Amino acid sequence: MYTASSAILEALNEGGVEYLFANFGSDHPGLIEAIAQARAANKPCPKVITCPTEMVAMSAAHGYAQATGRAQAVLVHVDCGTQALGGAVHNAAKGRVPVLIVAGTSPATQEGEARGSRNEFIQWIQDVPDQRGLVRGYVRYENEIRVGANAKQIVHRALQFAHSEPRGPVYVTAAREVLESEVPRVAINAAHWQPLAGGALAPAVLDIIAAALVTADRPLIVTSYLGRNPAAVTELVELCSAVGIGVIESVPSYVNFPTDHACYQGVQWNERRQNEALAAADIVLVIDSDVPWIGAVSRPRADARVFHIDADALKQQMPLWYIGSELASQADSATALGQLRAGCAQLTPTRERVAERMRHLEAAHEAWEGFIAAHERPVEKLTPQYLIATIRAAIGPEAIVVSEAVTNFHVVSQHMQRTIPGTLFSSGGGSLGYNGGAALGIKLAKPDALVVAICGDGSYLFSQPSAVHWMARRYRAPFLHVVLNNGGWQAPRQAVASVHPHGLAAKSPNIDIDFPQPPDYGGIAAAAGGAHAETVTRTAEVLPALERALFAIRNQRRAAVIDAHV
Ligand SMILES: Cc1ncc(C[n+]2csc(CCOP(=O)(O)OP(=O)(O)O)c2C)c(N)n1
Ligand SMILES: [Mg+2]
Repeated sequence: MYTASSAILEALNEGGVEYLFANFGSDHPGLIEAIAQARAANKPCPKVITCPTEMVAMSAAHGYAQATGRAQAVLVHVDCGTQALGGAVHNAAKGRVPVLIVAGTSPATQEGEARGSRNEFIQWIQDVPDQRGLVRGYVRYENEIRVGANAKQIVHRALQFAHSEPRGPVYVTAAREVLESEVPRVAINAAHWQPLAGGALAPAVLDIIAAALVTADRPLIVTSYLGRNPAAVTELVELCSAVGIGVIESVPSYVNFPTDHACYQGVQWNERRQNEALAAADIVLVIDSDVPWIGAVSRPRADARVFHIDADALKQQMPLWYIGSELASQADSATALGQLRAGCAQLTPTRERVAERMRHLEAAHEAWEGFIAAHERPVEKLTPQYLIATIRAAIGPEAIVVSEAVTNFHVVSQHMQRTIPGTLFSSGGGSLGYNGGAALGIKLAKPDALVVAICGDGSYLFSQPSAVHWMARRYRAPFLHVVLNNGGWQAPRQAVASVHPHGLAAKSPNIDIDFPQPPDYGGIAAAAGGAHAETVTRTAEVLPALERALFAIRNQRRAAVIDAHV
């Protein structure tokens, strides 16, 4: 029997989908049967990862795609499974991360007209007017497979959208009868369904930006997600070293530049002060950034010339967006940086000018490193800075860090000091709960890597740790989960203080954001997946706890949770 479901599986194989992160329901008998048949016949079939909750499934696919660049499939149940994907769809959309979501719909017939016709009461309840509308504002492409005959073409088209810039999630549905329908086999040449090639700078734009960079006194590049393509990082290092350009990261969701390079001028987040490098720059080139600065507190000086190169230069998902750039270009950053390097070389910046800029950058870089080191020194109370520095030393430069640290986001970015592209990820979105699923997905993508998720205590609970740690044991994907336990949600407290600094709430000890009687964070993971659990409250406890946790991961293949009271 060869059904539309068999065709969908075949298309996933052809499209390079390795994993199906699945949460099954009554809409999926066709797919479950097709998977069973593929296995029995020893045919290639994506590996199924049973996901107890959809948010974790989607976050795992998100992490997998960040680590590899490739979309995986997430299979969910009709309208309610789609809704349960929740904020993870927002995260993939905002982070421009490719994921293929497949959902069934309630059967379209009720009198046994076709195989798969309604035979359970819930199928009337789950029939909704606009299931695709649930995610329409967040996906690059959505469609219903209405007849099984072209199911493969629709899957390939969806994957092509997901992988073409600006990348993002895509959503495909099919009714149960369609998934059950027998169809003719369609031969597909996967090479004809490749993502679109990224754009390059138009010659006139290239000339203007190259000339500006070469003649500037203090040129600066601001970036947030250029490092999703490691080749772009290499290009950026070469351009900056050759011309003498500083780099700052703004709320980075990837490793964009080696933090030990002299051109690296630090990272900014929500600090409520002017960034010095930004204030000093006469040319600012923003490359792949959603929020290069927050104008109300920190911005380029008034006479600075601003240029913008981005995979999504129009910021199509953001109703309000502008940065005052005199030129904006939609281009692939690696390609554009290669063009700029060649363009700047032709303009031959004088040796003295480059040397003067490099001296300035080196001095500022050294000051930045001093600032970081000063904050890492141990004091009696356990600080997040000391904790992150100790983790950094224990895990080494190649470990892959997932950060969802919220009010300690900048602490992780600053003190992890990553130097290798692909060793730090955050979601790129704003819906908390990505951390645990993302760590799992990355561990599946890079089974030999040490994966470390660092999250707030609130974000730990958002990430559904019972599902995450059950999966970590079930699929032998152990990782280190570090909870920055600051007694609840600090972010809303900081928000209140910034808007109502003299209000009653700012002075009140109880504004309903604390977690008195906190749960046993490590105990949740231990109960769900046999994880090793540690609690640390003092500086001296950190290193021994880390060593025991890493032993559990490496030698017992158990995940480990460190509940760190910071
Ligand atoms: C899904 C979701 N719900 C609510 C919020 C709003 N929110 C932003 S930060 C935050 C608190 C996070 O707490 P925690 O992870 O402990 O970090 P902390 O603020 O304490 O650093 C909340 C509730 C959000 N961003 N996403
Ligand atoms: Mg917290």
